[in-house]
Parts: sequence; C-alpha cells; structure tokens
Amino acid sequence: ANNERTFIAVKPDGVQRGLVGKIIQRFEDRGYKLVALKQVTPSKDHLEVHYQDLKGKPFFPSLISYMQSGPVVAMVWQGLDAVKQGRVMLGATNPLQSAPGTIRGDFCVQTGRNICHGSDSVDSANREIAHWFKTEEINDYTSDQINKWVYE
Ligand code: YYY
Ligand code: MG
Repeated sequence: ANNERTFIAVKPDGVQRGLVGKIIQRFEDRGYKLVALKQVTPSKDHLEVHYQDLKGKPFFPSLISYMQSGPVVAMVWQGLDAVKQGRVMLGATNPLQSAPGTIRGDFCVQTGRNICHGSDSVDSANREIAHWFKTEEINDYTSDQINKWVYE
C-alpha cells in the first residue's frame, strides 16, 4: 500500500512561472517519495494519447497547444494513497473551486492555466506513468527516513 504511484506533472505555465520547486516541496513535505523526474517538451501525438479521454471536448485543441507551449516537468511520486492524495493536494480542475492550501487554490485562477496535472485513478496512473517514463527511468529505491518516520 505504501508503494502506490501517481503521475504528477508541472505544466508549461507552472514551469514558466518558476513554481516547480514549490510543487515538488509539497509532495516531499507530505512524506511522498520521488521516484522519477524529467523535463520534457511533449509532442502533439504524445499529448493526444495522454489526454485521450478528452478527445472531442471543445477545449481539447487549446489544451493540447497549451501543453505543448513549453517544457513540462514530469514526475512519479510514491507512497500511501498517492493517487487520491495527489489529486487532493492539486485541488479542483477549476482553480476558482480549489480550496486555499491546495496547489491550484494557492497559485492559479483559470482552468486553462491550472499549472499541474495529477492522475485521477490508479488505472490512469499506471497508464500515464508507462506513457511518460521508460521502466529504467523509474528508480526503485529505499528511503530509510521515510520508512522509519513517515510510516509506523
Ligand atoms: O484531471 P484534471 O486536470 O483536473 O481535469 P480534466 O477534466 O482531466 O481536464 C484536463 C485539463 O483540461 C484540465 O486540467 C484543464 C483542461 N480543461 C479545460 O481547459 N477546460 C475544461 N472545461 C476542462 C478541462
Ligand atoms: Mg484529468
């Protein structure tokens, strides 16, 4: 259960605004373990697969061009209930409905510039992690500090 993994990305606006460190900090502070990280400017094809469930939505073309507008920081975070807690930490899709204390609630105001992505289910997480990372890019390592002090 402590090895659940989720895919979290800082979108181009989050990178441009210098929010990468703050977003990483929140996951580290919570006690999650960073097991993969890279900066990448995704292709249109890559993004259309990532957002395959949204194909046909009116905002799909603008979403794809926004996501292609610069580098994103792609990450895999591991720990207890990582997928659901990752979504809670991000806040609602529409930042105006995100509670203060969440990433979106603290750092942005528009749905189309909501600075971060997080997997919405364990199945999505597994699909997204495999889509963004090669197996050898994911680091399966032990953190003694997390094992000893984050979990009982
Ligand atoms: O998972 P999450 O990012 O919170 O929302 P999704 O419903 O998966 O939509 C993905 C992405 O699309 C969202 O983060 C912003 C954008 N979007 C939009 O621009 N306008 C909408 N009405 C809904 C979503
Ligand atoms: Mg989503």
